[in-house]
Amino acid sequence: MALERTFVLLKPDAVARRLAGEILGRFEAKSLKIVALKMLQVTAELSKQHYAEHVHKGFYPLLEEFITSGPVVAIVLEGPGAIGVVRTMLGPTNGRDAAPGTIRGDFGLSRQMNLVHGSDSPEAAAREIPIYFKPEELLTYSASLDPWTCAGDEK
Ligand code: 3AN
Repeated sequence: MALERTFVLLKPDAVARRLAGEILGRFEAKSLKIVALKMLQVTAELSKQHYAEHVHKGFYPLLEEFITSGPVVAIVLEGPGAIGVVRTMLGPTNGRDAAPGTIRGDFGLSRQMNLVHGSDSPEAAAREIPIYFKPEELLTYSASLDPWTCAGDEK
């Protein structure tokens, strides 16, 4: 399993509901490594970049209104198979369909206010990370717990 980097966005509902630490803690407990993190306010322009595939859809205006409605936390996580691992931890888009144990399943009932965005493919991660972070904001470091993440032949 290749070492991957994935883009995660704690949306305005996660920050407003004081769930940012709880959600970030789940990713850390999973052994994913934080390589970039910042709090920001998404602008209309940034929203259109992030949601380029949805911009022309009927629901886009409400999506932009929501994502620009309050501060968010942008994160890059690294780990073996990180992209799929994060998507599995999030659960399906709509919190009502998400199983208990997933983040959306445990904390939400909404499709729009679904707390967290996670890249859905390597291509999406490669497109989304530079929208939010400059290359120098991605930190490469080794941590003393790294050898306990998984065996060498699993990376
Ligand atoms: P995910 O949040 O699981 O990555 P996406 O990227 O398909 O899901 O959708 C991003 C956001 O767009 C959703 N959280 C939701 O707010 C909105 N959205 C997606 N599909 C629909 C839809 N059919 N009707 C209304 N809003 C939608």
